[in-house]
Amino acid sequence: MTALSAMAQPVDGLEAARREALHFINGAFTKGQTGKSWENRSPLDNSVIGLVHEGGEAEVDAAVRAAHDALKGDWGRMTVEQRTTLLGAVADEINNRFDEFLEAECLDTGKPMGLARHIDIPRGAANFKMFADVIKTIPTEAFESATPDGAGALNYSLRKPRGVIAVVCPWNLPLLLMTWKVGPALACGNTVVVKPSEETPLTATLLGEVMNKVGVPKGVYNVVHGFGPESAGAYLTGHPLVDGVTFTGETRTGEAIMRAASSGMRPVSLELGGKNPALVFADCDMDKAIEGTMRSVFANCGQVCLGTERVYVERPIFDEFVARLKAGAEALTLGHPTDKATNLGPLISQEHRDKVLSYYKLAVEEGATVVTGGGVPEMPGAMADGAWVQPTIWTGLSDDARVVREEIFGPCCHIRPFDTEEEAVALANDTQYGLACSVWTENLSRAHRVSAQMDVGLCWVNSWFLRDLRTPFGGSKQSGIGREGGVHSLEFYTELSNVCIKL
Ligand code: NAD
Ligand code: 6OD
Repeated sequence: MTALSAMAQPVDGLEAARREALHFINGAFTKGQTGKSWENRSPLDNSVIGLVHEGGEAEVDAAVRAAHDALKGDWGRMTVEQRTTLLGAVADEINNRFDEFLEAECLDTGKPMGLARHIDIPRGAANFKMFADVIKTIPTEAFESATPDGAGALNYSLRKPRGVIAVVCPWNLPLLLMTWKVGPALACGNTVVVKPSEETPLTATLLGEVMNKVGVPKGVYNVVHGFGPESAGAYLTGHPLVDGVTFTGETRTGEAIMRAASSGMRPVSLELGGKNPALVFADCDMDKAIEGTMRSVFANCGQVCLGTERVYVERPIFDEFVARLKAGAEALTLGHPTDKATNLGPLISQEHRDKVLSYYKLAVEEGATVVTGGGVPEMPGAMADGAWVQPTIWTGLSDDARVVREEIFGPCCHIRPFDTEEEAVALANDTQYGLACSVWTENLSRAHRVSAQMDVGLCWVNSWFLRDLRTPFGGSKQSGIGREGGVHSLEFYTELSNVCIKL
């Protein structure tokens, strides 16, 4: 028995996880042995939710070794049918415990329950089901080759699991983005060690209970809590027994992770930051464009990597668009997640609020006209201490203003007029990022023409965040490396191996 497993203790449900979030290593919950922990604080009012144990080198090593050993155990011997049946059971159990996952996600993030009920938790379950279906149906290739003796050769390829996958996650859609990687990784037969964001430890912890309940073998799914540098994140991405690193988060962190993974030639899949544009043409359906842009700018308090921070509007409809978006922003209801009227929560933390507010200040210094917002709202009672900011719209900034060029990750956007389609495309593409964009037009030819010119991984026309999980997802330029989704996830989570049989 290792020092870690000796400290293992039962955990039962959200209440226990909330009080004390433990690591989940080799099928058991443990405090680990660093003796270090931090306070998980609510973004709603800065109150303490509970403690989170911080993992160090020993915890990461135990988790990675458990994952490594599990590849050779029952998990590694399972048929695809057995494996995918288990993943279906994981999805079902998330749905059975839907309210607990929902409460956990809203505790950590403060996001409106209505949002998490429709997006975060259902997608957490769907990510297991969808990739289980993909792996059951995906064929591999075969080639017959001619040989000088006339007998020929037959080549066929096999998809093998890559091995131990390190999954490093952000805080904005914690369960959704974690399972978006754990789902395909497990469907392909890998094992995982997850490092959740330090801001959002709860749903990854609860998922450990789900894995045990449905009988996923120990060591297949592991969680180590901690921070990035000199903590669990860095130890995990640098561990020599990790065979691949999949990461979602900031571009600068992605660079550090790439450096860590380069030692030992481990592949990376990186889903990074964005400064996404929306192009609104005068021939759009204005109601749809306003409704979609309201969501793309303000959903999840602007903390969505795909969210819009730059809006370009064709001049004849510019004033009307700005006025209607302003009215929409001012009609948003900030409040408690459980309040049905709430459609805007707080930012994730005081630290992130400081960052967003520094951009609100900078916008004014850079010469913006503040159309609405720009400050801190008055919140009632204890919520006055939360990480709240006002939904904010600016106009009048120059194209090289930092507020127009840097990712803010808050409920805010800059709106600028344009005169021609060429100008709009050039403005949209004038960024180091290339994650997503939205194009609003009722002209079909324009829709195709403009979409094809956008330097992004995902281009929505007359919609935003409309997801089909079979499609490729990822960013170009500094928004990422690789594509995940449907069969594209297999590129990262499996190793293709060719068998050549001389006949
Ligand atoms: P972050 O990069 O600060 O942190 C992400 C994770 O990386 C956390 O778990 C953190 O502890 C860990 N980490 C930090 N430094 C590390 C290091 N040196 N080594 C290993 N791990 C390390 O990102 P965040 O603030 O949690 O999330 C917001 C960012 O994520 C935004 O930039 C957003 O655009 C991006 N994001 C991108 C996508 C996408 O799909 N492209 C999705 C969601 C969020
Ligand atoms: O929908 C998805 O699969 C996905 N990865 C969304 C990312 C959202 C970023 O915040």
